[in-house]
Amino acid sequence: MEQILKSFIQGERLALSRMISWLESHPQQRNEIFQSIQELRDQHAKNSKIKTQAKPHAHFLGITGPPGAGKSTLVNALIKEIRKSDQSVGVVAVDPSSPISGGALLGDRIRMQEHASDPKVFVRSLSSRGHHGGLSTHAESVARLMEAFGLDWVILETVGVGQSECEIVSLADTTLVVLTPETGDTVQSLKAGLMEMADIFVINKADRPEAPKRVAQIRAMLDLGQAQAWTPPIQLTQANKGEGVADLLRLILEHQKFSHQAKQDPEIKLRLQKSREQYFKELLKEHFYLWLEKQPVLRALYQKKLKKIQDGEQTSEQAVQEILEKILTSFR
Ligand SMILES: Nc1nc2c(ncn2[C@@H]2O[C@H](COP(=O)(O)OP(=O)(O)OP(=O)(O)O)[C@@H](O)[C@H]2O)c(=O)[nH]1
Ligand SMILES: [Mg+2]
Repeated sequence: MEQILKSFIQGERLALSRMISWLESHPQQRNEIFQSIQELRDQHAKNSKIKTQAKPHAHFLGITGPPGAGKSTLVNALIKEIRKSDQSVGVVAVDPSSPISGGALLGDRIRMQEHASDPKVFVRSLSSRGHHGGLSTHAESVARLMEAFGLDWVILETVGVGQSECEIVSLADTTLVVLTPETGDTVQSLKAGLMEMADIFVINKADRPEAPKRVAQIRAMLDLGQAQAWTPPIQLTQANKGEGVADLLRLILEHQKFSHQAKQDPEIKLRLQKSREQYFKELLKEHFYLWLEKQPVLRALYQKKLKKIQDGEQTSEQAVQEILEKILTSFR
């Protein structure tokens, strides 16, 4: 580990990969690892004559939207745009819906393939396989590792279909909600609460004839809402051709500047507090579960209950109650 850590702060990509895999199987060592990185970096900064950045800071960009909206294609186009200024980019593509890493992730890899040989681009796909409901915490760890590694941008891509992506996206400084001109998109996204997460709306597949109609629809929806310090702009893109992507990057930078200045704004502060709260709760849930797994008695009880639930002999609610009872009796 010491050697990997050393290579990590020296910027070796292989060390970043190794650290990500390590954290995947040892989530409970997360804090220690981040602390070691920081200590080693401080030490390094002290000993070296060249001034190094004391604590790296990345732009966190969240990208979400319905399946097939063109998120990965857009990420690919954004990487290209960001690379024009020689900044480095990390991508965490998360697929919370598929328990087995499916075609979507393979698709992500293919779509971002053109950057595969670029040493300043690092793509990692995560599926929910092998995680105990801790996918979003793992995604957070990977994103933070990429930041600690010194990447200038960290992009998180996730399908907007449920609750989990809210947690993932809440890490981001700026969140893009990607929609397409197709009907159905908006209705579905409204239901998922996606619309409230947007700092910027992207209407991708602008080559489709219904694009202007969709822009008007979103604008009307925004007009209905309360006046905000930041009104989410709407950007049309054609991700597969790179069209509108330079403008989009400008909007992203504008939003980041705005949020930096607006940190004192009560509305924004409240939003930030909420997303931190959400993340804290998620972390607590996950660590509680990890703790439970390490208690032999509880672990046995859990397995017994799981079998019953699987066989339809007991409801999850009953089982949770019984496990909680068991924990509580040990405190009495
Ligand atoms: N016509 C058109 N097609 C596009 C555009 N952008 C992306 N596509 C296509 O849309 C399809 C889906 O693109 P992806 O980038 O995989 O979409 P995604 O949102 O990442 O999909 P998931 O990760 O599965 O949710 C691909 O076939 C793309 O080539 C566009 O601007 N216009
Ligand atoms: Mg994708």
